[in-house]
Amino acid sequence: MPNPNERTVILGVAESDAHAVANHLIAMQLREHGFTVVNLGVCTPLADFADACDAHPEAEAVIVGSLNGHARTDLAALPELRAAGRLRLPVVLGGNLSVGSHKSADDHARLRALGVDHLVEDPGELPLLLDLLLAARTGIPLKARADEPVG
Ligand code: B12
Repeated sequence: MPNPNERTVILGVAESDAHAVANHLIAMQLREHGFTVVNLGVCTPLADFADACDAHPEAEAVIVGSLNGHARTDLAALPELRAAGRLRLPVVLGGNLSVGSHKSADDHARLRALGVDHLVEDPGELPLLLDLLLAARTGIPLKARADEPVG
């Protein structure tokens, strides 16, 4: 069970993707919100995210960025990993998720079909999403978590 007062997330950029700036900004932002961020950085194979989940059983989500438009290819192994019982944490994906400036609902549907749990555009929404996920997992209401020490 995660400790609501000590919160860890796993962050990284998808395997084929070398765009580093948003990754660093998101890591900083989450740390400012009190999260411990295990930042795997750019060009991270999905198997490395799975390894990080194993190494950090206290982590509450895996947050993946993708800017170069190849998210679907980079996340193609997600169903296989999940079938093997790995990468069970919620997977949150954000960035520029397909090639070209026009994004269709199909792009998102295909990513969801792979098992991506949450598609987020604005990194500023991550803390609230993580709070909601934790509340759903622990049953502890958000306000109570903020006010009460954990026994
Ligand atoms: C800098 C840059 C590079 C640098 C990266 C250097 C580095 N170490 O980071 C270099 C030159 C290496 C590069 C290479 C390439 N790039 Co480039 N790059 C850019 C550029 C100019 C800026 C990216 C950036 O840092 N922005 C600043 C950050 C803060 O903003 P951001 O990345 O847009 O992220 C925002 C959101 O997307 C979101 N977000 C991002 N990640 C995440 C993650 C989560 C979880 C969430 C919730 C939100 C989120 O939040 C951020 C703030 O709002 C953009 C164009 C642009 N002006 O945006 C192209 C761009 C991202 N690159 C692009 C491309 C195509 C490439 C290359 C394929 C080019 C090529 N043919 O070689 C390669 C791919 C390399 C690779 N293996 O990934 C395209 C992607 C197009 C697409 N998806 O359809 C873009 C959009 C340019 C374009 N208009 O065509 N690139």
